[in-house]
Amino acid sequence: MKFDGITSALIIIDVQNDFCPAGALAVAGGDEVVEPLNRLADHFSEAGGKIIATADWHPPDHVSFARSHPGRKPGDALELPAVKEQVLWSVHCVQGSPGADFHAQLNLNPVHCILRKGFRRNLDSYSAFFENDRLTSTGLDGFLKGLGITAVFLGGLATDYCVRYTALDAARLGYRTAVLTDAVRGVGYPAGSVEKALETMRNAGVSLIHSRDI
Ligand code: VGL
Ligand code: ZN
Repeated sequence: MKFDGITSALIIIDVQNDFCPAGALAVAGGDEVVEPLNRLADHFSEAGGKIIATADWHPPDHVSFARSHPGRKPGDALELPAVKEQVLWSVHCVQGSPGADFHAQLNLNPVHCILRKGFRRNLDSYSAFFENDRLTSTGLDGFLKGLGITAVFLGGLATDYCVRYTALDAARLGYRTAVLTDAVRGVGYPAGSVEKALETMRNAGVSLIHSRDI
């Protein structure tokens, strides 16, 4: 997928301590996305592109936490009125906690916009565009369209959740969409979810590319 300066945006998804090794919801190799993303952010910045970083940002009693539901454990699924299936997670990315901080080596200097999501107690948000009720907008589509962005390049965590949902929404909203395969890592729960996510994204027209091909 062609990268052309000012109409392209790099979206860095949830590169936060809790998704990195030793974090509360550790993704294997999660910290390995930092180096390619820093390189890409400089590249986009020099070319006049836009750079957005998202952060998972939950209240301490968030609906996606298993501990908010007595008798449930991480990995269980829950039916919610507005959300078909909500996976329950260990407590992660609590607002203001060290686990919610961006990875210390992630270079935020070239980032134009930091977008927080999942801050409503009763609603989770995997996608950077719409929360898990699929209706509540984060405002990102308006931000990007307002800047004339037509192509988005995605990296970060996790391939099978926030990257996947963001990529599918981006493609549906009409952006040319690419996932940077060397700059993402997945949770891998349930088993096979990373492979399934890659296949679903590919079938939706999302390009899977290596960052060196930009
Ligand atoms: C994420 C699970 C729960 C993600 C966020 O960033 O992919 N996954 N919250
Ligand atoms: Zn979360």
